[in-house]
Amino acid sequence: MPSRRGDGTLVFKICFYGPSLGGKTTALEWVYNKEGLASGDMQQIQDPTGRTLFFDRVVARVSNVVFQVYTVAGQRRHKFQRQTVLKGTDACIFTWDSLIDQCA
Ligand SMILES: Nc1nc2c(ncn2[C@@H]2O[C@H](COP(=O)(O)OP(=O)(O)OP(=O)(O)O)[C@@H](O)[C@H]2O)c(=O)[nH]1
Ligand SMILES: [Mg+2]
Repeated sequence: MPSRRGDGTLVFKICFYGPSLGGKTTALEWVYNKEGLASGDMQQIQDPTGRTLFFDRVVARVSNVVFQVYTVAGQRRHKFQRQTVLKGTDACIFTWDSLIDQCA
């Protein structure tokens, strides 16, 4: 359920979810770079090669609705980090690469 702040702003938590190298971080970077959408900086917790270790996070505001948008870490070994990030999520955007050699 979205939460409502004292000033009436609705807050939704959205997560990009899916396998590693499926394009979750790339998609969130697009949101961040879209003019007039993001407020504040993009937070990224990743390894030196750019693979997400915990999450990425961008806050986007449209009128009086705030979207806290996260990615999860897609590698199998980050299962418990994914469970933590997914807590309280209102909606997931399942993200994967449809190229046949990426569908193993
Ligand atoms: N799958 C996908 N990859 C793209 C696309 N465009 C660029 N890429 C590149 O493919 C790679 C996708 O990596 P990420 O966006 O980091 O993937 P991720 O899902 O965040 O991976 P994890 O952080 O390991 O979970 C990057 O090297 C991107 O630059 C696209 O349209 N689809
Ligand atoms: Mg990532």
